[in-house]
Amino acid sequence: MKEKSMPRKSIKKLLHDARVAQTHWRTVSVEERARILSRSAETLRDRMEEVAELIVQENGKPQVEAIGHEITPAIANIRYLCKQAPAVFTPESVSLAWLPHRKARLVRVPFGVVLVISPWNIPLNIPLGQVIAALIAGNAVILKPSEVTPRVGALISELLAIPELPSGLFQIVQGDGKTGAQLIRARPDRILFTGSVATGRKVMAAAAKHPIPVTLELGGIDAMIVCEDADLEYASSAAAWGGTFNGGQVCASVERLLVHEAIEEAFLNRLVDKMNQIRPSVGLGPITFAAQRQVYDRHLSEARQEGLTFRCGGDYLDEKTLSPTLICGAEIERASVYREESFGPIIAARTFKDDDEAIALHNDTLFGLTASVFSRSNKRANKIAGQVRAGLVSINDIAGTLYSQPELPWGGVGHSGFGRSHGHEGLLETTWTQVIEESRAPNVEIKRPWWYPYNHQLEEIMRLFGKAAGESSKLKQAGLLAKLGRHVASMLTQNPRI
Ligand code: TXE
Repeated sequence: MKEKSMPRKSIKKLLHDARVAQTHWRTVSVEERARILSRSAETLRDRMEEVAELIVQENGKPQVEAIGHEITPAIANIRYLCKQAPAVFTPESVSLAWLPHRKARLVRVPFGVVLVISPWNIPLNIPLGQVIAALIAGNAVILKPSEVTPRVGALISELLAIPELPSGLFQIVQGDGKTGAQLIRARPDRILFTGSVATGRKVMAAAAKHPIPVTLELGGIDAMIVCEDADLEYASSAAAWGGTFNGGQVCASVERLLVHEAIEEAFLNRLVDKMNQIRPSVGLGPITFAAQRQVYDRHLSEARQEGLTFRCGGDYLDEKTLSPTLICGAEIERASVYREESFGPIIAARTFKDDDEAIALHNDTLFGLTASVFSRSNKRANKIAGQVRAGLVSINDIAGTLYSQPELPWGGVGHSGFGRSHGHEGLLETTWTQVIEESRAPNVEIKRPWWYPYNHQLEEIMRLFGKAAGESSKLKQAGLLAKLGRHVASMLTQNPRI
């Protein structure tokens, strides 16, 4: 499909209108901004059936996921953000240890115009959470939804058709990567990107030219670790769902399975039995984006060439449905199906002999988005969780579920990206921090001892400062400060500041 671009003039006007709207919007109190924006949650609640139908139509996912993984978490997230924003954006007072006569406050300032670029796999919940957080923070927002799901993207405009929102504050620009690139060249003040690593690199490279700060929510080859003491019935159901929900087209789906060698057959047999039951009739979603099949075909054919074992699946049930696939085998960790993101209902499994090996295997990747650890020993699971390199780790649950918990900052490390959405961190993500510092006694200012002229006395005062700062005994520190005070008093008398 030939990439289309937008006329330059209209992009320029878009940014201009956004900036004009934001100049007013940032003066509106955060309480008022939250009150206004919470209306979008009410609209989404009231239009749930129609929105679910649109998501099913355009993305293909089952109704349960359209409502349960998109609409419901989006409503909860908007209400959470609106409730938390006033406290998160209240300026934070800071006392200054070495300038007790002064005080400071930290003010969270909106960047200005935030560009949100979003993917097709969770076309409502992903962009909506970032858009609302940026707006509550006092920004204007331009959203470029995925060209694969433009109608769900456009729906967000309707959710935000709120009379109190200044015209131009929120705008949608439909288009593909070329339009996305154009929007970056138009110099927004902040970019929130969600998508593949390859595109994330392009976005970051384009932003670097200005430079514009970016948040990158990228892919993952998330692992599930199953210890020999895990509840195998429970954990195998978790893996069967965790590896295939949303048709496996989720950055946080279980792509790698690390199973303790002592339970390999017992666990994998249960898992195979369950994966063989997972079909569209029980909720398996279709392939949303046909191009993803090329990735599946490459991973599956390479796995066959390398003699890996297909414990189940590996074939298409129909044009749009890949059967849930479990692949094992010696040295699978060298195979593309294990090292790269399939972004489908494919799990690559291998065994480990002890927790250290499980952790080493988990961390042997450049990605680090989510991980799940299954063990009946909470202590053991926590010890493993604390050593795996992943933005979110669930113990005895599938970490992908955490995307629906508005309190938790979502994001990864390494090739899974940086920055966070959701939670307090997601709110702060589209602001920069300004320090404002002032005297506790306004209009009673004396020239500072450390100003000119410099002399030996001032040198001695600086030395005493350093010794006092490094002194852990309070008594000795008080003695040093008293001596410092005498030096300052005598210096100010003998050598008044310029
Ligand atoms: O991504 P793409 P997709 C990841 C998931 C998978 C990918 C699938 O792991 O890797 O997203 O989504 C626009 N300049 N996550 O196929 O192709 C493009 O038009 C500017 C991780 O959509 O990267 C689309 O709107 N923009 C995530 C968007 O980028 C450009 C959760 C994404 O497209 C562009 C969900 C360019 N040069 C999916 N080229 C997480 N970590 O939470 C394309 N685009």
